[in-house]
Amino acid sequence: MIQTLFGSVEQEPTLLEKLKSGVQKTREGLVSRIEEVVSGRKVIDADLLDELEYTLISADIGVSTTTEILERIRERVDCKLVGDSGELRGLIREYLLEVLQTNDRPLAYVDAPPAVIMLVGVNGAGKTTTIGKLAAHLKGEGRSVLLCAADTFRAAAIEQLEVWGERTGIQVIRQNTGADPSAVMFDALSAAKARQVDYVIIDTAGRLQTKTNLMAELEKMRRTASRIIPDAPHEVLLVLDATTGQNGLEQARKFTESSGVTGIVLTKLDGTAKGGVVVAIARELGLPIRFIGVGEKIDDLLPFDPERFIDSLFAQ
Ligand SMILES: Nc1nc2c(ncn2[C@@H]2O[C@H](COP(=O)(O)OP(=O)(O)O)[C@@H](O)[C@H]2O)c(=O)[nH]1
Ligand SMILES: [Mg+2]
Repeated sequence: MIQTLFGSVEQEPTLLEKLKSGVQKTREGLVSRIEEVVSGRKVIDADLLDELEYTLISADIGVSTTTEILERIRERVDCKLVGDSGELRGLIREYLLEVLQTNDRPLAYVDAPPAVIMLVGVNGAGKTTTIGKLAAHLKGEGRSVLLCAADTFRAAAIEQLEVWGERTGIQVIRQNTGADPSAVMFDALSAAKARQVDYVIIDTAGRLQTKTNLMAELEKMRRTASRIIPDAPHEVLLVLDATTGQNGLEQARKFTESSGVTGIVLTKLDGTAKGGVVVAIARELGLPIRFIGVGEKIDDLLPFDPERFIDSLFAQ
């Protein structure tokens, strides 16, 4: 049932428009720059390749991906498979899509409700906002949803989730500030199981009040979840702020090492030209991108589809 988290973008022209405007800045920072570099230069020489390398790295697609793209271009130039620089745009596009597709995979299969989705990531990444958007969407599809306020670090965090709960008409299971996150989750999962709710979405802290290590706490939460519902959490989504670009990767590695992350939500794509980081993330972490955030409003969350994403980025 979790496979139907969102419909496909193809079926909804408004989603496609949203995607296009969401990647507008990245298109300017990446694709338009590539076009500038190659335009009016027929010959592919060392200078052109250097400029291309610089452009790709500046757009945050990552050093390893950039190196591989350039190797591929050089190989094809050497074998005379590439006639002129006009073909380079297509080659880069092809390679970026390949990286995203290689790391794509279907959502977890959940045979009996509730499907448990946990969101993790540092403070300010956009976890709570993403939960609100996701919950609204699921409810709109006629699914029952329960939210769990396991970010107990600040009172404001719980209240923020409650605001989303009110806005969407979805119940939020909470305890007081400072409560044990695993205990709040225990309550939420027990309630969801008893009521046969379709989805439980768990908000978590980016930082803890106690001296307990955050990663150890998240690990404990996962163990607790699986004791109540076997296989839960079905999806652990790491929320990353796209505006931090490459700097977010190191932090992402920490989470993926200890939190059993199954997918990425990349937020704030609307505000950055560093959207190319999506490629670096997929490649370096070997994880699929599940959703992208393109604004602060309730319907500003889009399902991620490699082909649609690349199409929108390279659209003429
Ligand atoms: N522009 C933009 N802002 C976002 C997006 N997602 C979240 N935000 C904003 O980022 C800030 C932090 O979000 P929040 O959900 O509180 O992050 P959390 O600490 O991880 O729970 C808020 O002001 C959100 O409105 C997005 O996709 N685009
Ligand atoms: Mg939050």
